[in-house]
This record gives sequence, C-alpha cells and structure tokens, in this order.
Amino acid sequence: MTEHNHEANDGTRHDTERGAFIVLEGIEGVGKTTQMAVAEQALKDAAKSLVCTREPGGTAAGEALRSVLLDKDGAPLSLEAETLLMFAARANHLHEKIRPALNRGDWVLCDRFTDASYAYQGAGRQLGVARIAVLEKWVQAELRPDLVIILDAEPELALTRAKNRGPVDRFEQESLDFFHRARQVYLDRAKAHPERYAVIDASMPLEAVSQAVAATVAGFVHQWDQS
Ligand code: ATM
Repeated sequence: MTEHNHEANDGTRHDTERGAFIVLEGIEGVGKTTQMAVAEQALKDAAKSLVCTREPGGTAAGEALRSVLLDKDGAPLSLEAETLLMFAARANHLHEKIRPALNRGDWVLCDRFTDASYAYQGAGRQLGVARIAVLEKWVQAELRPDLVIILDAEPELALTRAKNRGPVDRFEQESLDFFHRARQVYLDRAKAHPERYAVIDASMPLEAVSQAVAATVAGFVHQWDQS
C-alpha cells in the first residue's frame, strides 16, 4: 500500500482531516461476518471513532431495498433492475451515512461496497464491468474506499461452508461458475490497484485469517496516521 494523503477522495479538501473508508469483500462462505468483527475490534483498539455499516443496506431505505434484492421468494428482478437498485441503495447510503461520517472525521467500515457490484452483477451475472464503472462514476464521483480487504477462497470450499450455514438467499443459490467469475473479478481488481487492496487467503484456519485481517487493519491505520 502506498502513502495516503488526507484529502477527501471526492476531490475536495476539507478543513478537518477526513476519516478512512475501509471495505470487506469476498464471495459467500469466506467468513466475512466473523472478520467484520475482527476488523471492527482492530479499529476500536486503534481508538478510531467508527461507523460500521453494510451494503446493500445501511439506511432505512437501503435496508428496505436489501429485502427486495435478497428475498429468494420475492418478485423476479431483471439484471438491470437489480444493478440499479444496488446503486440506488448505495447512493442513499453515501448521502445519508458514509460521506457525512467521513467528513466529520469518523472512520467507516463497510461490509461490501461497489466491488461487490463488479463481482456479482458485472461478472457473476455478466452485465459487464463497463456498465458498473459508469454507475460507480455517477453515484460516487471520485470517492473510492481507501482499503478493500478481500477474503479469498476457492468457490468449492467457500460455498460448502455457506450451505452449511442454513437458508440461502437469492445470490447464494447461484452456480459455481457464477462464483468463479465473481472471485476472478475481485482478484483482478486487487491486482489492478494494489495500493488500495489487500487479499487474504480465507482458506487458512480461522485463527490465521483473523490474525491476517487484524494485522492488515493495524498496518493500514499506522500508515494512515503517519501520512
Ligand atoms: P451479504 O450476504 O454479504 O450480506 O451480501 C448480500 C448479498 O448481496 C451478497 N450475496 N449473497 N448472499 C452479494 C450481494 N451484492 C451484490 O450482488 N451486489 C452489490 O453491489 C452488493 C453490495 C451486494
């Protein structure tokens, strides 16, 4: 990871230093829920004032959209509608919660963000990453996460874990090929922007994954605070 300055990623400079924006990503079954708690604790240990949130969701409207998007027994959605609803929830999330938090100096830890749209809609559902890039630019302008932690595992392993967890949602019913495509896009994006991404092998024993996540967060905090 390279040096950060504390100018807002939206191109404007704020009087006070803004907080950092950290996102956790990965396909189903990589242990994201457990590792969100590990990352949260690492940020609290670093005495960061923190907003923890998730996508789709994070606001009242966003959580309502989440129900529409994830309910496997709900009304069918076209791929375009699904993608636009993801970004509608994101637009509201940015407006109501993420940008205000960053601008007042809080740190934001988010369970999924736009990388999930690249992975799931762009690659999994094969909408194409170019379409996602257009929406990203429109909804986020220049704002990008400062750190994206990708929990990575072979879909064969991850999906076995996910299925043992109980009832599945609309995405968890997808094919192995879908998750291979999604995983590849996560890895491609990490490779294209190594300064903002950290890939952690989620097939390691749980304790080792947790240690890697905590160390990645602590390293990022140190670097951010030094810059
Ligand atoms: P979680 O299960 O990690 O809370 O995520 C909800 C689902 O939303 C997830 N799939 N499953 N199960 C991935 C999906 N999703 C997208 O398809 N596109 C997006 O942009 C986001 C944020 C999530």
